[in-house]
Amino acid sequence: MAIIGVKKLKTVVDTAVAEVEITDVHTHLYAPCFGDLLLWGVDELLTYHYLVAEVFKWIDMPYHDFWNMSKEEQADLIWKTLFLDNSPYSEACRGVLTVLNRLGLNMANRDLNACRKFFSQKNMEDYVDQVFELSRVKEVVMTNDPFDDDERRVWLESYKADPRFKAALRIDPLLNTWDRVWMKLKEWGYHVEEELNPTTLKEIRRFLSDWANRMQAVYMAVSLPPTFAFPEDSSRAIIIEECVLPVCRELKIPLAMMIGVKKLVNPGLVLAGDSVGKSSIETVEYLCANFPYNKFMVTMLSRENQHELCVVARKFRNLMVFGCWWFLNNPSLIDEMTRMRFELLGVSVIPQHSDARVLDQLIYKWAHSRRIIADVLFDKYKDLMETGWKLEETDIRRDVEKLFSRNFWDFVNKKL
Ligand code: HDL
Ligand code: ZN
Repeated sequence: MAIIGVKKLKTVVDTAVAEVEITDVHTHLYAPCFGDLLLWGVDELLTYHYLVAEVFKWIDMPYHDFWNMSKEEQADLIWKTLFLDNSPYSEACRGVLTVLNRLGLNMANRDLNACRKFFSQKNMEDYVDQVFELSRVKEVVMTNDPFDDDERRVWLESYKADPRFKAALRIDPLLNTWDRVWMKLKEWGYHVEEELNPTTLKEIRRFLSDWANRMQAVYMAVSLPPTFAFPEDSSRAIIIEECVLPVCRELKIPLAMMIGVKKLVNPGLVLAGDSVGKSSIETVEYLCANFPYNKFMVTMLSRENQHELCVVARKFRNLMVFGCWWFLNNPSLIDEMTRMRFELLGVSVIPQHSDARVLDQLIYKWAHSRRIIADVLFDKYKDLMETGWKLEETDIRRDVEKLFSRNFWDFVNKKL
């Protein structure tokens, strides 16, 4: 292939990023066999917890009155408040409109019921195909929680693999509320006590292996508070060291740590009630340094942690930085973080994940992020060309394939 001239650079970069098939390394989506656990359609889009937080900036009704409304009534209220009474330029509002626009719906008349009619004619399986097609996502990684009764039942009774939906074993209850969940493990046939004695630790390892194997989990994941510390005299630290890390090593899968969430600072908002706090980068350093045969995928929720996370990632080959998580998944912060990461880590990063909770969100979360990441890449390649470096299209397509898919799979399969 020919050397690219600077005039053609933008087209080559934009095309490569537009065409790359994405591995979305963290979502809350479910394969079709999970039925109603997979959320989709305009009322689910409008009642996404990001928009619940935003609508309560304007309404004074008691929280429980909102939660007692039907999904459609909640969506009507959100549509009126955030889209009709105010311009919907927040990222979560704009996202809904990007989805509807890409589906070919004309929103000039702002008619929500016309939207509902469009979705009422869809069936879930065909719509899953259409959304993957439109978003050019190849595969997503789910968030799979064996402590969720509805989900566990599907795994045990009716699971049907779909290659587009990979599994991740999510272990927040085990690590963050051991005192409340150890009885469940006992109920499920694991010989555990609340006291973390050798038998209990061995049985927790068996539980983790059983579920990671049942799910064919590509990684284990946990979200952690800003106060997360390791080492620490806590059940969380003991279970991480004695159970999670050994099983991850045995299965050769990463542990994904999502650090910095302050749960339920406003419980009335339920899922929308979580906040953010700056976390300790020393904890990440300690784990990477002291467990060199474990692989850690890390994303941090606080903007203030981003630079130090990039520096630590430069020090440890068993650390992969991923995504612009949650409150960071906004154009201005995606741009800032992606520039920082490309300048400090080059191609060795997973720049984004969608965190989609509603299937249709794949369309907007990736359309918005592709645009921003392509613009940053263009700037970096242009700077590169100014040094006299010659670029071919194959170089750019190789880098883009790594950023949006290969880096993840190479890290999952990496032998330490
Ligand atoms: O813990 C997580 O995986 C977070 O992503 C939460 O699910 C959060 O509610 C969320 O959806 N963020 O985008
Ligand atoms: Zn998530």
